[in-house]
Amino acid sequence: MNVRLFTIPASHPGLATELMLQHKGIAYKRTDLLPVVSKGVLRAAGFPGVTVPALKIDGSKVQGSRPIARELERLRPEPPLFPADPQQRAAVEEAERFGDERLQHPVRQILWWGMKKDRAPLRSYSEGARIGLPIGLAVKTAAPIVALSARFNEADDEHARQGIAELPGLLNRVDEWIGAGVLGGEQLNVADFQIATSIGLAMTLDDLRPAIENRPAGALAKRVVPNYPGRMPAILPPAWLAPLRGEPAAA
Ligand SMILES: N[C@@H](CCC(=O)N[C@@H](CS)C(=O)NCC(=O)O)C(=O)O
Repeated sequence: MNVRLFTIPASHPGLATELMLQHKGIAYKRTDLLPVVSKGVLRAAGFPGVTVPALKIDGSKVQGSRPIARELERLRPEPPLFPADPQQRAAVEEAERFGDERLQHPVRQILWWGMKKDRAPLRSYSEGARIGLPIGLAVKTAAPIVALSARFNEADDEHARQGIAELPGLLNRVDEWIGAGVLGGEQLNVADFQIATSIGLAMTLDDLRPAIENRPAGALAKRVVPNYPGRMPAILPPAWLAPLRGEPAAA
């Protein structure tokens, strides 16, 4: 099998896809792309959409962490990503969809909000990536990329605050799934990879980590993705973090 993964350094669905490939024991090559630039590269490579993860497998193209998971399962059923029991599978797919549609984006918006304030942490998020130019240079010249990424992802004050306010409820949901055995079982499943990577990325922010690391969701992320690249020192306005302390969001 000839497999190439197109991703962006520290992309959480990109990392989820890498973990799925590794779970299946499928060898792959990785192309690391700069955000924004990635859109043109993906189009030039013949993908219909403009987001990572995108995968070329023996010439065919699959894009999006959920379609990719299904294609990997089809191509190499063992070890499985999805439970065989239909009821368990439905529960895992519900958690997976939540990870993709509800959890990924607020984490992405909070991170880009932080990058807008301080680009220096970008270097740590690019650790181990090969983006075709020295990381130091990429970081120095990243202002337009950060500004555009923040704009594309609506990483403005309103959405960052809203994302933080939503986080406790999202984490509760993850903890419940762990308690019910849908996530965090002996054998990791597709939803573990989908969700733990978003939690892992959230934990790279010093502002968010204390509210996550000591709960089941944090333990799952540490198990699934113990060395998530990147670290963002505290940067969010303390008043915005009130919901993480169990206090009402400040007006
Ligand atoms: N929900 C999609 C997420 C795709 C997505 O938004 N990926 C981001 C990276 S995490 C992206 O490609 N952004 C384009 C950019 O930053 O230019 C999936 O799981 O595949």
